[in-house]
Amino acid sequence: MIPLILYDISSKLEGNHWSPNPAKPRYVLGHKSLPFRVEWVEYPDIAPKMKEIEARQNKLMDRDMYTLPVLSDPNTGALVTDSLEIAEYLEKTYPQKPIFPNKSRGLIRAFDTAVISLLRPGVKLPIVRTSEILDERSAKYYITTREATFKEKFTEFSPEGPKRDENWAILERMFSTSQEWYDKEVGKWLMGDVFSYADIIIAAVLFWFKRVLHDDEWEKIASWHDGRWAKLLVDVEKECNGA
Ligand SMILES: N[C@@H](CCC(=O)N[C@@H](CS)C(=O)NCC(=O)O)C(=O)O
Repeated sequence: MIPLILYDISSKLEGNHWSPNPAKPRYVLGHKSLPFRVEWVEYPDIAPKMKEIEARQNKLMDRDMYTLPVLSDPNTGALVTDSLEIAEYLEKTYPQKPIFPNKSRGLIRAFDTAVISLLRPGVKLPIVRTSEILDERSAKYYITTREATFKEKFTEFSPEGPKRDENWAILERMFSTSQEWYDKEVGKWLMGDVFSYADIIIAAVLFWFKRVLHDDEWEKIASWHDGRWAKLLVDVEKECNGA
């Protein structure tokens, strides 16, 4: 089998990976034991590179734009944009070790939307921290585009004080809600004993936080709810063969 190619966003971090949406297909590939290699792209190069390989654009906040992850599968000729589309493509093409068990594709799509809407109001501190781990050219692009998206100066995103405190409160609420969902079944996964893409969605957020937040900030999240989030990330990474 020819290794698949996953397009991911580069950083200055050791090991490079940091971005939550590309982390999702990486986990799926690992879970299904599919061979793959990563093609690293800097932020300002995403659009030209994706145009060059003829990837399709994505819809982001009602705007057509080139986004990562994109997956190229030389075994079938498929070129897929969007983490959830990639997950569905991989499930259909490589059905071993399912990630949408019990016909859960629709429900997990709804879960993805629910997680994004809980997370979106709390992303400003993680965004500030992300700008610190990108190379200079990517950081400049990232800051300018995020200021335009949120219509706010970057220095106002999460200054220490009430705004930062409110950001933490939003994140804690998101994980409290997730805890209620997880506690409905016995077992370490959202579906009890059955691992699914829903766990990958939560793990990808945790992965982003762990990689970009300062140590004391990640420790704070890791300590919430008796350390269950740090443990969930470890469990998912194990289930995905360390991908
Ligand atoms: N719904 C998409 C969202 C992907 C997305 O937002 N990607 C961001 C990075 S995490 C991106 O590529 N942004 C391009 C840009 O800001 O120019 C997915 O799940 O793949």
